[in-house]
Amino acid sequence: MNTLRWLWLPILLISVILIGCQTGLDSSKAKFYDLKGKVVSVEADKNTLTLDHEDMPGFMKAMTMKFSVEKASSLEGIKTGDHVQGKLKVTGSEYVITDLQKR
Ligand SMILES: [Cu+2]
Repeated sequence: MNTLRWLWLPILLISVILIGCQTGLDSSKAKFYDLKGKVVSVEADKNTLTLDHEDMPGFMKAMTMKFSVEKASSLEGIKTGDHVQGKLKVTGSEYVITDLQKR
């Protein structure tokens, strides 16, 4: 029965490692990048828009891709062909535009 007691050690260690990894990713720490691009399409019903965006140094090369916006209201008045800028908030593997404006 003594072996049962020793089973707790690896279980405890694994738990500590798992918790450590999660803290390492720290999803509460968001990074912000300047975003500039041209609107390819707006999907207001899904709170997304597709942008042909410029280089974001240290994060992403220029490309065409879909983005979510944090506030649905920021899509008001934005249409295909507009040049826009904003902040891209990156949290872990998720990103969302927090501040979108025409320029
Ligand atoms: Cu991209």
